[in-house]
Amino acid sequence: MNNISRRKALTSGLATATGFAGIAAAARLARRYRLIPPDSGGIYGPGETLTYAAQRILTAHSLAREFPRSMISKVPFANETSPRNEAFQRLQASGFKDWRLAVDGLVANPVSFSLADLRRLPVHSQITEVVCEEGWSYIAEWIGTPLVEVLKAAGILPPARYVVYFSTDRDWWDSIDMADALHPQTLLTWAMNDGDLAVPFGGPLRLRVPRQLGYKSVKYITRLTAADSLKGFGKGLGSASPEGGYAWYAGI
Ligand SMILES: Nc1nc2c(c(=O)[nH]1)N[C@H]1C(S)=C(S)[C@@H](COP(=O)(O)O)O[C@H]1N2
Ligand SMILES: [Mo]
Repeated sequence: MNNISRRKALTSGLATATGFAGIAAAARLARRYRLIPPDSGGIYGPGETLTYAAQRILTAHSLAREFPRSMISKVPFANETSPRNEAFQRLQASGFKDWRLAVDGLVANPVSFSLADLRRLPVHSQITEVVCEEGWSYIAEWIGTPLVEVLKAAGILPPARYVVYFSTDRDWWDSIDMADALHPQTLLTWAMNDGDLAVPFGGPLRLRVPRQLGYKSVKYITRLTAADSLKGFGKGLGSASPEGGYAWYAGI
Protein backbone atom coordinates (compact mmCIF):
# COMPACT_ATOMS: atom_id res chain seq x y z
CA MET A 1 0.00 0.00 0.00
CA ASN A 2 1.35 3.45 -0.74
CA ASN A 3 1.74 5.97 2.02
CA ILE A 4 -1.40 7.95 1.37
CA SER A 5 -3.78 5.04 1.10
CA ARG A 6 -2.09 3.44 4.09
CA ARG A 7 -2.62 6.62 6.02
CA LYS A 8 -6.25 6.79 4.95
CA ALA A 9 -6.95 3.19 5.87
CA LEU A 10 -5.31 3.71 9.20
CA THR A 11 -6.94 7.01 10.14
CA SER A 12 -10.42 5.92 9.14
CA GLY A 13 -9.82 2.70 11.04
CA LEU A 14 -8.73 4.53 14.16
CA ALA A 15 -11.49 7.11 13.82
CA THR A 16 -14.24 4.50 13.81
CA ALA A 17 -12.54 2.59 16.56
CA THR A 18 -14.26 4.11 19.57
CA GLY A 19 -15.33 2.56 22.82
CA PHE A 20 -14.21 -0.70 24.33
CA ALA A 21 -14.22 -2.96 21.32
CA GLY A 22 -12.82 -0.01 19.40
CA ILE A 23 -9.67 0.18 21.45
CA ALA A 24 -8.97 -3.49 20.80
CA ALA A 25 -9.63 -2.96 17.10
CA ALA A 26 -7.31 0.04 17.05
CA ALA A 27 -4.63 -2.00 18.80
CA ARG A 28 -4.94 -4.68 16.10
CA LEU A 29 -4.63 -2.05 13.41
CA ALA A 30 -1.66 -0.47 15.13
CA ARG A 31 0.04 -3.86 15.35
CA ARG A 32 -0.48 -4.47 11.67
CA TYR A 33 1.30 -1.20 10.89
CA ARG A 34 4.00 -1.71 13.53
CA LEU A 35 2.83 1.27 15.58
CA ILE A 36 3.08 -0.45 18.93
CA PRO A 37 4.91 1.51 21.63
CA PRO A 38 7.26 -0.45 23.91
CA ASP A 39 5.02 0.13 26.95
CA SER A 40 1.94 -1.36 25.28
CA GLY A 41 1.39 -4.00 27.99
CA GLY A 42 -0.48 -3.57 31.28
CA ILE A 43 -3.59 -1.61 32.20
CA TYR A 44 -2.72 1.54 30.31
CA GLY A 45 -1.24 -0.32 27.35
CA PRO A 46 -4.21 -0.08 24.95
CA GLY A 47 -4.46 3.67 25.65
CA GLU A 48 -0.74 4.16 25.06
CA THR A 49 -1.00 2.28 21.78
CA LEU A 50 -4.00 4.32 20.64
CA THR A 51 -2.30 7.62 21.49
CA TYR A 52 0.98 6.73 19.83
CA ALA A 53 -0.53 5.20 16.68
CA ALA A 54 -2.98 8.07 16.15
CA GLN A 55 -0.25 10.70 16.72
CA ARG A 56 2.15 9.03 14.35
CA ILE A 57 -0.39 8.78 11.56
CA LEU A 58 -1.71 12.29 11.90
CA THR A 59 1.36 14.28 12.91
CA ALA A 60 4.53 12.36 12.04
CA HIS A 61 6.10 15.36 10.36
CA SER A 62 4.51 18.26 12.17
CA LEU A 63 6.62 20.89 13.90
CA ALA A 64 6.64 21.77 17.58
CA ARG A 65 5.54 25.38 18.09
CA GLU A 66 8.33 27.94 17.75
CA PHE A 67 8.15 31.32 19.46
CA PRO A 68 9.40 34.82 18.70
CA ARG A 69 12.56 35.99 20.43
CA SER A 70 10.50 38.39 22.59
CA MET A 71 8.85 35.39 24.29
CA ILE A 72 12.08 33.82 25.58
CA SER A 73 11.62 33.36 29.35
CA LYS A 74 13.54 35.96 31.38
CA VAL A 75 14.19 33.42 34.12
CA PRO A 76 14.31 29.92 32.66
CA PHE A 77 13.64 27.29 35.28
CA ALA A 78 16.14 24.49 35.66
CA ASN A 79 14.50 21.55 37.33
CA GLU A 80 16.40 19.97 40.17
CA THR A 81 18.50 17.09 38.92
CA SER A 82 20.34 14.37 40.72
CA PRO A 83 23.90 15.20 41.89
CA ARG A 84 26.63 14.89 39.24
CA ASN A 85 29.06 12.05 39.75
CA GLU A 86 32.81 12.41 40.12
CA ALA A 87 33.63 11.55 36.53
CA PHE A 88 31.30 14.33 35.41
CA GLN A 89 32.97 16.81 37.74
CA ARG A 90 36.41 15.94 36.37
CA LEU A 91 35.20 16.57 32.82
CA GLN A 92 33.59 19.83 33.93
CA ALA A 93 36.83 21.00 35.59
CA SER A 94 38.60 20.83 32.24
CA GLY A 95 35.86 22.66 30.37
CA PHE A 96 34.38 19.45 28.94
CA LYS A 97 37.19 19.20 26.36
CA ASP A 98 37.23 15.42 26.85
CA TRP A 99 33.45 15.01 26.67
CA ARG A 100 32.54 12.36 24.11
CA LEU A 101 29.34 11.33 22.41
CA ALA A 102 29.54 7.69 21.30
CA VAL A 103 27.24 6.58 18.47
CA ASP A 104 26.83 2.84 17.98
CA GLY A 105 24.34 0.05 17.31
CA LEU A 106 22.78 -0.19 13.83
CA VAL A 107 25.19 2.21 12.14
CA ALA A 108 27.75 1.54 9.41
CA ASN A 109 30.53 3.44 11.22
CA PRO A 110 30.37 3.59 15.00
CA VAL A 111 31.88 6.97 15.91
CA SER A 112 32.72 9.07 18.90
CA PHE A 113 32.32 12.84 18.66
CA SER A 114 33.94 15.53 20.78
CA LEU A 115 31.93 18.72 21.32
CA ALA A 116 34.23 20.41 18.79
CA ASP A 117 33.41 17.66 16.24
CA LEU A 118 29.69 18.24 16.80
CA ARG A 119 30.09 21.98 16.29
CA ARG A 120 31.62 21.36 12.88
CA LEU A 121 28.40 19.69 11.66
CA PRO A 122 25.46 21.83 10.43
CA VAL A 123 24.03 24.02 13.20
CA HIS A 124 20.35 24.59 13.88
CA SER A 125 18.61 26.85 16.38
CA GLN A 126 15.00 27.02 17.53
CA ILE A 127 12.97 28.84 20.16
CA THR A 128 10.81 26.18 21.80
CA GLU A 129 9.24 25.38 25.13
CA VAL A 130 10.29 22.83 27.75
CA VAL A 131 7.05 21.45 29.18
CA CYS A 132 7.28 19.42 32.38
CA GLU A 133 4.58 16.87 33.13
CA GLU A 134 4.37 18.50 36.57
CA GLY A 135 2.85 21.61 35.07
CA TRP A 136 5.55 24.25 34.54
CA SER A 137 7.30 25.33 31.39
CA TYR A 138 9.70 27.88 29.93
CA ILE A 139 10.76 29.09 26.52
CA ALA A 140 14.39 29.30 25.40
CA GLU A 141 16.49 29.36 22.30
CA TRP A 142 18.25 26.03 21.79
CA ILE A 143 21.28 25.81 19.52
CA GLY A 144 23.01 22.63 18.43
CA THR A 145 23.49 19.83 15.95
CA PRO A 146 20.36 18.15 14.56
CA LEU A 147 20.38 14.51 15.64
CA VAL A 148 19.81 13.53 12.00
CA GLU A 149 23.24 14.97 11.08
CA VAL A 150 24.97 12.78 13.64
CA LEU A 151 23.01 9.74 12.48
CA LYS A 152 23.96 10.48 8.88
CA ALA A 153 27.62 10.87 9.81
CA ALA A 154 27.52 7.47 11.52
CA GLY A 155 25.67 5.88 8.60
CA ILE A 156 22.41 4.84 10.22
CA LEU A 157 21.24 1.50 8.76
CA PRO A 158 17.73 0.78 7.42
CA PRO A 159 16.69 -1.75 10.10
CA ALA A 160 17.05 0.95 12.79
CA ARG A 161 13.63 1.83 14.24
CA TYR A 162 14.66 3.65 17.43
CA VAL A 163 17.45 5.76 18.84
CA VAL A 164 18.19 5.04 22.49
CA TYR A 165 20.09 7.74 24.39
CA PHE A 166 22.07 7.55 27.60
CA SER A 167 23.23 10.12 30.12
CA THR A 168 25.86 10.38 32.82
CA ASP A 169 22.83 10.19 35.14
CA ARG A 170 22.46 6.45 34.98
CA ASP A 171 18.76 6.55 35.87
CA TRP A 172 18.04 8.79 32.90
CA TRP A 173 17.92 7.09 29.57
CA ASP A 174 15.24 7.23 26.95
CA SER A 175 14.44 6.42 23.33
CA ILE A 176 12.52 7.85 20.39
CA ASP A 177 11.28 6.36 17.14
CA MET A 178 12.73 7.32 13.75
CA ALA A 179 9.98 9.91 13.12
CA ASP A 180 11.36 11.89 16.06
CA ALA A 181 15.01 10.91 15.58
CA LEU A 182 15.09 12.24 12.00
CA HIS A 183 12.86 15.22 12.79
CA PRO A 184 14.51 18.62 12.09
CA GLN A 185 13.71 19.95 15.58
CA THR A 186 15.33 17.05 17.44
CA LEU A 187 18.54 18.70 18.49
CA LEU A 188 21.75 17.69 20.24
CA THR A 189 21.95 20.99 22.05
CA TRP A 190 25.23 22.55 23.18
CA ALA A 191 24.20 26.21 23.49
CA MET A 192 21.17 28.00 24.90
CA ASN A 193 20.12 31.64 24.58
CA ASP A 194 23.33 33.69 24.65
CA GLY A 195 25.95 31.16 25.74
CA ASP A 196 27.11 27.58 26.11
CA LEU A 197 24.50 25.24 27.55
CA ALA A 198 24.91 25.57 31.33
CA VAL A 199 25.14 22.44 33.47
CA PRO A 200 21.76 22.90 35.25
CA PHE A 201 20.10 22.94 31.83
CA GLY A 202 21.89 19.78 30.69
CA GLY A 203 25.27 21.08 29.52
CA PRO A 204 27.48 20.27 27.90
CA LEU A 205 25.08 18.19 25.75
CA ARG A 206 21.35 17.65 25.93
CA LEU A 207 18.98 16.02 23.48
CA ARG A 208 16.07 18.42 23.01
CA VAL A 209 12.95 16.63 21.74
CA PRO A 210 10.51 19.55 21.64
CA ARG A 211 7.61 17.51 20.26
CA GLN A 212 7.48 15.58 23.54
CA LEU A 213 7.26 16.41 27.25
CA GLY A 214 10.34 17.69 29.10
CA TYR A 215 11.35 14.34 30.50
CA LYS A 216 12.27 13.09 27.01
CA SER A 217 14.87 15.91 26.77
CA VAL A 218 17.58 14.09 28.67
CA LYS A 219 20.57 16.06 29.98
CA TYR A 220 24.30 15.12 29.85
CA ILE A 221 24.13 12.83 26.82
CA THR A 222 27.13 10.54 26.34
CA ARG A 223 25.91 7.76 24.08
CA LEU A 224 23.38 7.05 21.34
CA THR A 225 22.46 3.57 20.09
CA ALA A 226 20.43 2.82 16.98
CA ALA A 227 18.28 -0.28 17.52
CA ASP A 228 15.56 -2.27 15.80
CA SER A 229 13.90 -3.20 19.08
CA LEU A 230 13.77 -1.80 22.62
CA LYS A 231 13.47 -5.19 24.27
CA GLY A 232 17.10 -5.42 25.28
CA PHE A 233 17.21 -2.10 27.15
CA GLY A 234 16.33 -1.84 30.83
CA LYS A 235 13.04 -3.58 31.48
CA GLY A 236 12.22 -3.46 27.78
CA LEU A 237 9.71 -0.62 28.09
CA GLY A 238 11.74 1.83 26.01
CA SER A 239 13.03 4.12 28.72
CA ALA A 240 13.30 4.82 32.40
CA SER A 241 9.98 6.74 32.32
CA PRO A 242 7.53 3.84 31.93
CA GLU A 243 9.50 1.97 34.59
CA GLY A 244 8.44 4.81 36.89
CA GLY A 245 4.85 5.08 35.65
CA TYR A 246 5.14 7.66 32.85
CA ALA A 247 4.35 7.05 29.20
CA TRP A 248 7.16 6.18 26.78
CA TYR A 249 5.51 8.34 24.12
CA ALA A 250 4.89 11.81 25.55
CA GLY A 251 3.83 13.84 22.52
CA ILE A 252 2.65 17.41 23.04
N1 LIG B 1 19.78 13.76 33.03
C1 LIG B 1 18.58 14.26 33.36
N2 LIG B 1 17.80 14.75 32.37
C2 LIG B 1 16.57 15.27 32.67
C3 LIG B 1 16.08 15.28 33.99
C4 LIG B 1 16.95 14.77 35.03
O1 LIG B 1 16.64 14.79 36.22
N3 LIG B 1 18.19 14.28 34.67
N4 LIG B 1 14.80 15.76 34.26
C5 LIG B 1 13.85 15.72 33.11
C6 LIG B 1 12.57 16.38 33.37
S1 LIG B 1 11.42 15.53 34.26
C7 LIG B 1 12.27 17.59 32.81
S2 LIG B 1 10.70 18.26 32.91
C8 LIG B 1 13.28 18.38 32.11
C9 LIG B 1 13.48 19.69 32.85
O2 LIG B 1 14.29 20.54 32.12
P1 LIG B 1 14.91 21.85 32.77
O3 LIG B 1 15.74 21.46 33.93
O4 LIG B 1 15.66 22.50 31.68
O5 LIG B 1 13.74 22.68 33.24
O6 LIG B 1 14.55 17.73 32.03
C10 LIG B 1 14.48 16.33 31.87
N5 LIG B 1 15.81 15.78 31.66
MO1 LIG C 1 9.53 16.78 34.24
